[in-house]
Amino acid sequence: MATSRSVITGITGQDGPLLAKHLLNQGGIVYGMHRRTSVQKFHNLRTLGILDHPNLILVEGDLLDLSCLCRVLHEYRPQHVYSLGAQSHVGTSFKEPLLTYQVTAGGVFNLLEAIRLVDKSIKFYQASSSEMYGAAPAPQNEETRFHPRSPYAVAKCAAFWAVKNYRESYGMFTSNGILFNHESILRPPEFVTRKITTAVARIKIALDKGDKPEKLKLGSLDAMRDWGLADEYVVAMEKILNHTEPDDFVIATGESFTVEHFVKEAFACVGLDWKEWVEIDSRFVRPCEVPKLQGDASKAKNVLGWEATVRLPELINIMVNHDLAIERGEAYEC
Ligand code: NAP
Ligand code: F7E
Repeated sequence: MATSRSVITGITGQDGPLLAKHLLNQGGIVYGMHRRTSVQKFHNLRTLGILDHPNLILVEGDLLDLSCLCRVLHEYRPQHVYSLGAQSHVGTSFKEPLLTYQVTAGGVFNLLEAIRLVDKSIKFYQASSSEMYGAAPAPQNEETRFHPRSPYAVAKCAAFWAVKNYRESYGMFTSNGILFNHESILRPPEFVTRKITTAVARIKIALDKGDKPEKLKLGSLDAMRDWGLADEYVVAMEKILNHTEPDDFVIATGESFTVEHFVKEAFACVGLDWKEWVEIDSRFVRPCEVPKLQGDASKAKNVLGWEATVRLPELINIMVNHDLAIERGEAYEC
């Protein structure tokens, strides 16, 4: 098989480095697009040990600049583009709705246009989201009607339809992966799972030292999410892009739990009672909540042969143990 050449936008995020590692392990060449101003810079690439990989080429660029996207495609001639770059925080999208829309929807139009102008044979993967389902009843699959509940979700719906529109209008190979929540040791602490596991580690180690730790402050604990391990989900992305036809796929575990359940189990991992350590803080409550996400990924299983294997207890263990190791100085946040 010829060496694959892939552009990944969002290389400084959670999924970008995991996908890059997966593609590099297969012998591919990865062009990772990043912004000069990125606050995260390359610490996730460093944590995965691929920052200095000879086949990882870091390319400066911004999704808001069509000319720059055309330049990247023209210069590097990729066969695949993975569109992972976005303003991906739902809470932030209520505070910065227009910027979220410009990047998360406009950035996808820019990428699609760049491909149409430079080389229509490039295959395109879009990071669509279960947030598009919003208030739609669970379980959700590819046939479920979207009911977005945040500016982020509205932007993701626009991008989703743009991807389908370029497929239908220009015959381009453009696919959507509709991914439900997926987490890992690379997840930034602004997202609830990592916020919880870093707090569990901080509180446990402080108590062991005889210190008096601050409590964890959270918003609503009632929402239900279908949480999987991101390391497995990037494999699905690659399968979607290498499928014979462009198509749309739900990627999920099929199980859904409340935020409260996640908190309880994470504190239980270190022998603590969550009720003593969690406070509700209205600053983290959103103007509109998505009550229950639970994906039905049977199409991905039947067509792509992809299935999630890591369930919530294992995911919580991986994240809590990593954060305990960081807190003890045995592992490092690079
Ligand atoms: P993430 O950690 O928030 O990463 C987002 C990436 O987008 C960062 O690298 C960020 O770069 C980049 N970005 C933001 N604005 C940009 C701009 N104007 N130009 C170029 N790059 C820009 O997100 P993730 O969790 O890895 O998720 C990857 C994708 O999947 C996102 O599109 C997200 O919306 C979607 N998704 C995620 C999940 C999930 O559970 N993780 C589920 C469904 C869909 P900077 O470092 O420069 O900010
Ligand atoms: O919130 C509740 C919050 O921010 C999960 C993104 O990757 O997945 C992610 O979006 C739940 C929500 O993820 C806090 O209200 C309570 O009900 O971890 P989250 P998300 O909003 O589900 C989807 C699929 C994406 O596409 C997105 O890009 O937890 N919650 N208290 C809190 N959430 C946060 N962040 N912080 C809290 O203090």
